[in-house]
Amino acid sequence: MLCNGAMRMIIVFAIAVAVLLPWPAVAEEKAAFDISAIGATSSTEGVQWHGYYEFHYIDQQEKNSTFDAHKIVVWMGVPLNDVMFLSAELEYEHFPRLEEAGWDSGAGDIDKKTGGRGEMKVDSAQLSIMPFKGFRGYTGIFYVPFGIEYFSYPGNKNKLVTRPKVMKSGGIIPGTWADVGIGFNNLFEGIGHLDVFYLNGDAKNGGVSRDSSSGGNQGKSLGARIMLDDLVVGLNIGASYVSGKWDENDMYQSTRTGIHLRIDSDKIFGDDLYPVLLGEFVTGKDEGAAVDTDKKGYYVQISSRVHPLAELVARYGVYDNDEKTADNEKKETSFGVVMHLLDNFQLKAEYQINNEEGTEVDNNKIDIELVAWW
Ligand SMILES: [Ca+2]
Ligand SMILES: [Ca+2]
Ligand SMILES: [Ca+2]
Repeated sequence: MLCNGAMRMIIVFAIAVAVLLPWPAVAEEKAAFDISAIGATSSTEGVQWHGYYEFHYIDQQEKNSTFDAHKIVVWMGVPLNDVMFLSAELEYEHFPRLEEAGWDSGAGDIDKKTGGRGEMKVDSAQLSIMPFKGFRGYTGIFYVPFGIEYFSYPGNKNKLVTRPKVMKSGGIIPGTWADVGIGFNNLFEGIGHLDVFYLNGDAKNGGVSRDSSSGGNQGKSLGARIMLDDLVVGLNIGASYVSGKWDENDMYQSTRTGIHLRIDSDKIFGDDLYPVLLGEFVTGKDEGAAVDTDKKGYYVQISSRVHPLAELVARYGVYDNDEKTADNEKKETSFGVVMHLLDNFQLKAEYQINNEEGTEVDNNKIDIELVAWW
């Protein structure tokens, strides 16, 4: 049953908090710090320190229900001089760490521990140079500017607990793809932003940990993204492209193309009730010796602030990481609520229905998450 004691306790706790809080004091919510907004930072602000925290409860069919210290992300930004800025983002995920080596249960066999395997990652560490207004050059580790989902992936920006699988774990593009390389972003005023970048990694393998002088390959990926996000306030429409060799011998090309649309109609009409629409479509090809693998997927999301304290959200996604293989398309449907309880604190809940073509499994789930940020 997908609604056990622990979940009921969390819901009761949330309702109790909701009833006891002094609502008018929190109705005017401060805008959350945007860790992707590096270009907006000026050297007069000094060293900055931000981050967010996600504590997660997961109850999925056919799996143990579990609390997860999902992550703590800390972000540091340092202005070096009038035109240069250094920033880094460190992520601690799924701690406490348990050793992977296993342990002897006494029966002579080694049992493998599967829970709580912690991870530390540097998702971003980049030097930015902003020699003139509207332009930022960057080097280092950065989220690959492909699509717009990673802008809203931090817990306090994502309106659901989970992320759309087409952008994360669905085998279409690498999930939260950070890579090493160089690039620039330019704002064309009244039109939008252009990114052009050049990376070690590729869209089939991801990047940072694989491509080095002794691993991956020496091929680089070239990419670009156009966001027409300065035409009308509240509208962002655009396209992304990235392509490079993915194999050890630099023979086979991996390519992804995406289009995105985001409409913040609440901003356009000046009323929180108007919905925010978000959608992305990604298609791609990984060449191979015998056959090429074609991939395709999309998601659409709608959300509305129906009450100063509550936002309702629905998302639908479809993805197929091998179009030549029949009966392996997957669909996901999520419904959620974001409770804006206090400054810098949210409670989110989501119910997700997962449908697998061909091999349907019981894997619907409930996710509840506490999010805090500073
Ligand atoms: Ca490479
Ligand atoms: Ca297929
Ligand atoms: Ca299913």
